[in-house]
Amino acid sequence: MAKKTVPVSVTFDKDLFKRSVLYNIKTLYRKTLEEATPQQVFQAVAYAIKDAVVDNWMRTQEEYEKQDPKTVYYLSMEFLMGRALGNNIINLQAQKEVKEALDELGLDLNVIEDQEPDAALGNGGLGRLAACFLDSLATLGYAAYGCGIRYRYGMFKQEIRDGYQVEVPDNWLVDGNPFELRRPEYAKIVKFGGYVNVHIDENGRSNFVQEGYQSVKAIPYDLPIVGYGNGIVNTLRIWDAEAVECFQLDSFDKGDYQKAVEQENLARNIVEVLYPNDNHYAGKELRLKQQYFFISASVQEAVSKYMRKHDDIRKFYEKVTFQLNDTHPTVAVAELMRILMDEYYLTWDEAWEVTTKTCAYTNHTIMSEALEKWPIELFSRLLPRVYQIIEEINRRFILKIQEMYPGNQEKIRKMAIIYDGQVKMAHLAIAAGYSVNGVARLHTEILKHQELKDFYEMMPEKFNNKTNGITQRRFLLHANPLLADWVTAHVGNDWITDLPKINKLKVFADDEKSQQEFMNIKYQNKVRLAKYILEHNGIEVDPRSIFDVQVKRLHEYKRQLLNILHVMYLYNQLKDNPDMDFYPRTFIFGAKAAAGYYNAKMTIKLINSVADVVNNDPAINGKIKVVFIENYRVSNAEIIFAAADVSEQISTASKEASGTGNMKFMLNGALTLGTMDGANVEIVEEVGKENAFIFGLSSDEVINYENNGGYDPTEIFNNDPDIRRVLMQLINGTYAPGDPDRFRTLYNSLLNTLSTAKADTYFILKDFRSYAEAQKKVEAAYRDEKGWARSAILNVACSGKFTSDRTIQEYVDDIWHLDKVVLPKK
Ligand code: Z57
Repeated sequence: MAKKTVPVSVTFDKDLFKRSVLYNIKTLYRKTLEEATPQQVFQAVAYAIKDAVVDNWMRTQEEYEKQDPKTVYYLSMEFLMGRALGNNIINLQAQKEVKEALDELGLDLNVIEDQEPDAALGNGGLGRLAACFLDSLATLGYAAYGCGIRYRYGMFKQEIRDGYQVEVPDNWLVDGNPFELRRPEYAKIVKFGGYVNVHIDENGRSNFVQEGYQSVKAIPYDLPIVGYGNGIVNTLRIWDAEAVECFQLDSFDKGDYQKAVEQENLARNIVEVLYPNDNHYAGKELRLKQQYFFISASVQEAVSKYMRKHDDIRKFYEKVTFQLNDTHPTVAVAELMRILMDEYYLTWDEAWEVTTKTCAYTNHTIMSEALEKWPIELFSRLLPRVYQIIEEINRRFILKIQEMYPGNQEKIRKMAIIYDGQVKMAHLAIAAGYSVNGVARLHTEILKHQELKDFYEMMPEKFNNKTNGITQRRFLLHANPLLADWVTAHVGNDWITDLPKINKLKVFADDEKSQQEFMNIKYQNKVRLAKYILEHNGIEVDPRSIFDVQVKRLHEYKRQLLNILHVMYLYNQLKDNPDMDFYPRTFIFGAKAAAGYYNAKMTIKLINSVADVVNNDPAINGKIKVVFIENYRVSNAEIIFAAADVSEQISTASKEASGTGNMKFMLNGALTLGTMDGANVEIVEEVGKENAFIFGLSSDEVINYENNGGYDPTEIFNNDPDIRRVLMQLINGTYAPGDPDRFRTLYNSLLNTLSTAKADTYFILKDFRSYAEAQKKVEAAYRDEKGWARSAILNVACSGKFTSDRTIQEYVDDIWHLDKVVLPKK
């Protein structure tokens, strides 16, 4: 066990770093180290690390200038980055030196890291995937920009008051962001509203110009994305909005004054806050403004950067590709067309060729409420020229449909980009993209054969799968140093940049000493989480109990309700039979609900209400504990994954496109308790179904029921007394003394005997028995300590496929065709 994961860096200058920290505290705060607050120490350390990062950043960008590699622009409304300091230190391979240096200064790196606010510019899976992709792109040495929005307020901070979620603004920039760089020299103007005028020029050409518009200035802020151990530093460019200029007091008449004020307000509002909806489209005008704002700025920048080095815009796609992260950035298609035609005077056909060779689209969901459809009234008012272009794309696309399916009105109804007074963004992305990918094998199959069937039949060559992945640098190396060191001691440290190598652990799965070491590490991580829970929740949990964890956004399709109903069922059993054989279990939840999502918020209240009753009932002797971790986010996720025994991945089959939390649990040696949904299918394929607990309807069965009008949950209610008892407890005040109607809506969502509305659309009652049986198997398996350790080690060993390095390499090979960049030796 001599080998440690932390390599010795040859380039990091420890003494320089120490001096830099002290100097920063002096010049930033006019203080000594002893006088500085913890936040000030964090800032000083972060600036010292930034100093090392910037050298590599400049070198990388110089080299990109020289080698002129093809570049991907990852366009995304969300980048859920979490904290940067610890990650940057790890990727600089400077961890050992930094720890030593801070030690010599009397400082503790963990305490310093804890001062950093999470950069929470995202909701959940989609935003975190973007962050993992940036890490992998830099580590693999590909030229890449992340392009997004510098929200003033990121994902809200969740407080739990009286068991209810309360949203508190996330003022993440209050103390300043030491890693960001403001780049006003690259500012761009973005235009909204007005109308389109046609000017005929001297050559008889029609020039379309937007007039009477309001404009906003977009100012980029750059954040460094440090590759692991290769000196590469890429850029995440996020745009801030500023008013174009102060309005002049001398020249205003009433109309101008009004307009100037509106223009100022537009700039003030546009980047104010991240919409906190995951997998749900709210159709708000401001959201469309946000989309066009960052897309127009990003596309303008990509084009002008290209033209600084090249002269033929017709070959743009040879050096640039845009990846659209869901439909949110799809207006890029029309914006690129606009720039190519209106500013570079390409013909429609020329512009279309460039655009369709540049843009590629990733679909992340089949949930119909997540599909973006903008009313044409809103769209054309806000983006008149862009709308005009989309109308023409639609006209030509319909011609193509008619050509392929003569006389088939049905196809046009289902596939048109503009239909029923709406602009359908997914249809635009598919029509204009050269690639359409899903995010797990099952998800892509469902896209091809159900949701996007017509498009697949028309353009099969565009469709492909890219199963998601996660970065092992953050989610093992940083999050779980004990396990990371253990893995390295057994199989060397190649896994850090080549995760499939972790497969060599397999031979230790049956080794008793390894099993003990592994379980001991898991135990220590559970102690770390127990301490966090005690400090943050005031609840004492026993690290010897099974840590059964469901952390993810709160959504009905993810079925946190199934989990907590099952806890209620177990509690009933224990109450009836206090001496029954029962292995102590800690059910851990963490989830934010969209601010306006009533059922989701009531599920949080229910979890906390069950926790109150169960945790304080001496009759069950602490055998069940329920913990709701407040404000689940990237930074505490790192502590949670490391401590999990059981990974709850219990979505209704077909609904979770991939999931990525499932992979983070696996990498940290938790066993999956899940449905055959999303990437769970591939996880089980890698590790073997004997090392996971699979239950529930298959996606085919779910889709079959759905296509035939659903199923009838009342039958289950009538025939299963245990389930009936749990459901009645939702409405008899067991968990809401004095307010028995509190959870009536949740009850109605499952049964709804009063109205004709569909009930239990997520098959919770249908899957309940199967889930309860799987949970019994979990308990039995955990009692066999060696068997459990073996399965857990195998989960770690078989997680190789789920690195985002693999995912990115597949995007490069099949879609982007980027050139690999190697920095010359210094
Ligand atoms: C989001 O987090 C996801 C899909 C969406 O359409 C939106 Br909007 C937000 C998630 C999926 O729900 C996950 O299954 C998937 O793993 C993740 O995106 C990354 O692909």
